[in-house]
Amino acid sequence: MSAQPRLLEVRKNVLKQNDLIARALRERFRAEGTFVVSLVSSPGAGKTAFLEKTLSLLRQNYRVAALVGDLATENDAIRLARSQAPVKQITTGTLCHLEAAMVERALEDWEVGSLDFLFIENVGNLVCPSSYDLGEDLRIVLLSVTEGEDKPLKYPTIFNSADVSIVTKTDLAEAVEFNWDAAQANIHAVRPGMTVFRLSAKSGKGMDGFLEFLAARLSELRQTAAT
Ligand SMILES: Nc1nc2c(ncn2[C@@H]2O[C@H](COP(=O)(O)OP(=O)(O)OP(=O)(O)O)[C@@H](O)[C@H]2O)c(=O)[nH]1
Ligand SMILES: [Mg+2]
Repeated sequence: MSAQPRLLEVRKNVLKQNDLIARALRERFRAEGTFVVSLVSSPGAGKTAFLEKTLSLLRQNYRVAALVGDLATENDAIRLARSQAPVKQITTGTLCHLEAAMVERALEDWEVGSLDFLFIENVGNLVCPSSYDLGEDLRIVLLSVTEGEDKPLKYPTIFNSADVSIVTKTDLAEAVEFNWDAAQANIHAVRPGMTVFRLSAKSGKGMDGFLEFLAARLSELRQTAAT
């Protein structure tokens, strides 16, 4: 017998086990009224910069915290801690994505119920994270203007697994001749009707609209939980 069917079976079981843990996490987050947002993107698209800005702004009105995945370093957790929000690093070693069990473990000694928002930054890459549900309410895929407009067409699976897309580093758009219409058309070719935000974590331009969107989603979650 070839090794291929065995490999597929193991992969299916890993994903099934992940889905079970993710489902339990999602139920727990909903029962506790915590809105959970995960971030995926290519390495360096700007997840940590965007998260640092988001945590700093949200902290003024909400209880927020973050988990951040990385293969080898604690650099991102150190950067995010500057926002004064509680932050924990998950180091994945050789694994190119986070799994629900890692999130569950990282939260073991955390009072998630006291949070309004929990953010999870995934390991930077546009392939592996797409298959792994982390129990989040909202998955955001970031696309920075310096990557070019065609990433949605090249990596459709990750754009399909996300709920919302954010085009980042818009302060650099002119310098790299970023074509907004082409990028939006590519996102919508893969995922028709997907909500797309445009913003710069550096200048803060465009952050308001995104924060209003998050606040509305938190209210929805709380209303649904109350009925
Ligand atoms: N000009 C500009 N630079 C940005 C912006 N956001 C991030 N950067 C820069 O882009 C580089 C990468 O940003 P990170 O936030 O580390 O990206 P990341 O997606 O978290 O990277 P990984 O975690 O390694 O995948 C850094 O030098 C940031 O300062 C932005 O909105 N504008
Ligand atoms: Mg990062």
